[in-house]
Amino acid sequence: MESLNFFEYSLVYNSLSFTFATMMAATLFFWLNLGSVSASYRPAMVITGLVTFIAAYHYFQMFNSFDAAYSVTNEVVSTTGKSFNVAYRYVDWLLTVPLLLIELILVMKLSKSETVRKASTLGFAAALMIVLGYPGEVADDMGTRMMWWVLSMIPFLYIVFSLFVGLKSSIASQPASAQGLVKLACTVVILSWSFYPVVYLFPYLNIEGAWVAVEIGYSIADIVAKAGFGVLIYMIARAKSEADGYTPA
Ligand code: RET
Repeated sequence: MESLNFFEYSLVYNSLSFTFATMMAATLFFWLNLGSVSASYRPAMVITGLVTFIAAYHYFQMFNSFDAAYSVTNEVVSTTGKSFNVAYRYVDWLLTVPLLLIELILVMKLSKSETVRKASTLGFAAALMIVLGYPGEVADDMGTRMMWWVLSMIPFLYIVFSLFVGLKSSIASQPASAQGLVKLACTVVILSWSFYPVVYLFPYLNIEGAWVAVEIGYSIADIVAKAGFGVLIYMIARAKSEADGYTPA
């Protein structure tokens, strides 16, 4: 287990707790607002809420695992012998990344066959990216970490490229009121997703507390990619519902 000073311990403890609260609040927001979008956009909103719900569960588990791994007396942090389980993050991504991709594909409004084709190829690539990233995340030596990073980057680049091309070309077919938002969603996806492989490389900086920076970096990326992105999906769904003549009850 990593040894932490009190400041580092507090940063991780508070960021896990904060992210858990954000994910819970986001879930309630998305599900309680279902009535403010028309029926055709409700599946996307239900999925958005599922993503943050699954994340809330995993953050709760990570928080408990972190809490059990360290004990604090008079601001002195010691390890308890129990390990902090990093696997929760990867299991969370394994479930939520394909759901986020489906959400995006639903927003693009492609033909049925194209939707199924895109959802399955991108879903497979996402699973491969996560599975290839995990061995490096838990490896102790930097060479092994780099090797899995390179392998995981192959499906990652494929996904980001497909999304970019797909989202960009769907912009023209959106109602005028939603075009700016779809463009913004496109930028948020590319930027927030690109943050993950960068955070993974933090240990190479060889600075004290790199492990803490990784935990906090992933939490920030998760808030932007799940809750922040979800709010954009909600705004797109509202704009498109209004363009379709829907008025909330
Ligand atoms: C890993 C390993 C190193 C290389 C790459 C990675 C990419 C992770 C990504 C995760 C995205 C997660 C999201 C979660 C939100 O629900 C696995 C860190 C490329 C892109 C969007």
